[in-house]
Amino acid sequence: MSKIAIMGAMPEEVAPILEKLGQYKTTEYAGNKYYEATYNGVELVIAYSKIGKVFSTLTATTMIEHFGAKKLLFSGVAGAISSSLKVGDLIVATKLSQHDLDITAFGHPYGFVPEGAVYVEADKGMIKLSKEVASDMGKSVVEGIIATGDQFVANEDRKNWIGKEFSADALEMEGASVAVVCDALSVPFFILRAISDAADMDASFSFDEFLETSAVESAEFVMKMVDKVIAD
Ligand code: 3QA
Repeated sequence: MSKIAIMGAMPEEVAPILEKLGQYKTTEYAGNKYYEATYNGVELVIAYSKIGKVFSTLTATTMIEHFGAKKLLFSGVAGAISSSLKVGDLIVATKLSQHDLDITAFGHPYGFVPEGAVYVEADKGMIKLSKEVASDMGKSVVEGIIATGDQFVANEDRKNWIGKEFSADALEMEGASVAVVCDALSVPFFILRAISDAADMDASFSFDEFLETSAVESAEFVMKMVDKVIAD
């Protein structure tokens, strides 16, 4: 089994994963810390990128090109768009889009640039495995579309626009950029998020209150995913 990358954006998103591993080697590279460990006989590289599309692009690329990761799993929190998603609920991305990418002045759809695509699809094999993980854990996980942009959305109108334009169920700030990198480099990827807020006017308060607990929910699920991927 080849090397697996596990990434988050914020320290809180990877802390529960590092805790679970106990021992790891830390390497500084391009302004981030990368943690390497052997887990059930498989090499892992773990990192938080810092917030946003640019930092997450750098980290995903580094994990693949420098550390040699052959699969990538992302764990973190997200704002809910779909009203059925509540704080702590888990969402697996089927496909992802950049909601702040806009050359519509030239007649292109939102999220599109020439030679790119509005959506990048996540690995179907890992999505399938996530259903087994959910049933093993007795948890419900929904599949949905995730929209990504360099904005902490705390506005009902913006949230609803993103939901409508991209048919998105949740939003965050890193998924689509990681997806673009993995797709370009042919690395299967899996993006899981636990809801921390509803991207509305209370979002910052909800986020502060639930970041840690939702990050743990996501991390626990992702580690069970890693077990499945290794056994698969
Ligand atoms: C937000 C984090 C970023 O990595 C994206 C959380 C949860 N709710 C969201 C929302 N809009 C967009 N994204 C999200 N993550 C960082 S801002 C807070 C930083 O605090 C997902 C996400 N509504 C640092 C302390 O000052």
